[in-house]
Amino acid sequence: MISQKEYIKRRERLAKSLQINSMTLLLSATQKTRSHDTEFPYRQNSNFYYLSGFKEDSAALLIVKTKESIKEYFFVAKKEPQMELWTGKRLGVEKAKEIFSFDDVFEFTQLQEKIAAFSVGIDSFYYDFEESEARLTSLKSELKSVECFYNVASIIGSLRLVKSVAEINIIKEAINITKKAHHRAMQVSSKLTYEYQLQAEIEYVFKKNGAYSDAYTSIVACGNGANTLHYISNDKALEKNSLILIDAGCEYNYYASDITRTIPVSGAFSDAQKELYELVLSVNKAIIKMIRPKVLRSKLQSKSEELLCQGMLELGILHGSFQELLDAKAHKKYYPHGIGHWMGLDVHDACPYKDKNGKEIPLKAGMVLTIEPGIYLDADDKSVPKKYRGIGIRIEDDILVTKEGYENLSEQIVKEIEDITRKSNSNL
Ligand SMILES: [Mn+2]
Repeated sequence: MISQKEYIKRRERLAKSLQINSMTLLLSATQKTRSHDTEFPYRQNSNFYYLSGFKEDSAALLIVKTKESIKEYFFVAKKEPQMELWTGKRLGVEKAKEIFSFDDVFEFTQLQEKIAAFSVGIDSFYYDFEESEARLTSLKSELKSVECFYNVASIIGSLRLVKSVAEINIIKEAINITKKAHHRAMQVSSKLTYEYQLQAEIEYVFKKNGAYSDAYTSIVACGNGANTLHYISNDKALEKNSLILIDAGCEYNYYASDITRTIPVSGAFSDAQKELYELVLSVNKAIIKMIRPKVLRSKLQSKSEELLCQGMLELGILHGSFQELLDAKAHKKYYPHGIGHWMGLDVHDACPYKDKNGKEIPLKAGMVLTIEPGIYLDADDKSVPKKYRGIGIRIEDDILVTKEGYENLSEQIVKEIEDITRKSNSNL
């Protein structure tokens, strides 16, 4: 649980970096149409949620900063019994006033007139370009005095980079549910026929344990399907002697988890599968060990490339001199993606990787990032030894940077070959 105090603190930190005589507008996410008159389940905009904790649509946060004061105004949907009959109860203005500590709360329909009223003397306007661009057009006539428009998303992104204790605890809960899902997948894979059945087992565990949703569309890719990085069709048969790459994580109380495990359908690895798996696992572990404050992510990237290039050379996947292969980035053909990304309210957390001056932001205690090395060898790639063709492997963990170094938040999700085999042979 994130306390009201913490939300207040977040808004204070945001307000500090805003200019004098500025107005900042954050809007709730809109309902997204799935098809015709059906909608996707509603999910609040992450930046809006980060600052308010409010889950309803048709809401706005307006911060007016002058030399004398910082005022926070909140806008929520009106309580309308006829609408609430269909779409559920609304908090309403009066209750919002009680619960939150905003300077004032208004109905969402009053947003335009309030912006006009508060805009006297305002010359800077901040808003979330991605979420609010379309709706801003209708407000521009109220903002005639404004000279500068800024994207507030990048400022909020910097605030979101370092997680609080409360946030870390929620992420831990998300990973704990995801752990149960991956372990179940290991236990049932040999008994199932199709990838989507395994996906169903995983997402059953998410929902059963109170996870609102998956944090991203689950990837359940058997055999050569794993060589398509964003394989989400999940509609192929599970082939007895293949590996399955499972990249799946739940979202719990708005926070993501992001875990990949690669397991044999049958529970037993072949020799060739073992050789590749051990390489990726050794890189996963070596890079995680490097994590501590002040380390650069780009250093983790280059080290993972070095280790995978060396390993692929030793396994006969690459040929030539190590240094020449590394310089030519020959390994990129089989390891084309990044070593990891920030994780939090979004699975690829919308936080900056570089500071205002374009300098890379080093790791700091409280940051959460994924480490996910992989190797992808296409079935049709004749330059790869035959025994390795059609194998794709990724092993991904979620890591918290601590003062002393790191904490692997997904340590409990098994990844050693013996442990996966043991899990596969254990009963549900
Ligand atoms: Mn990831």
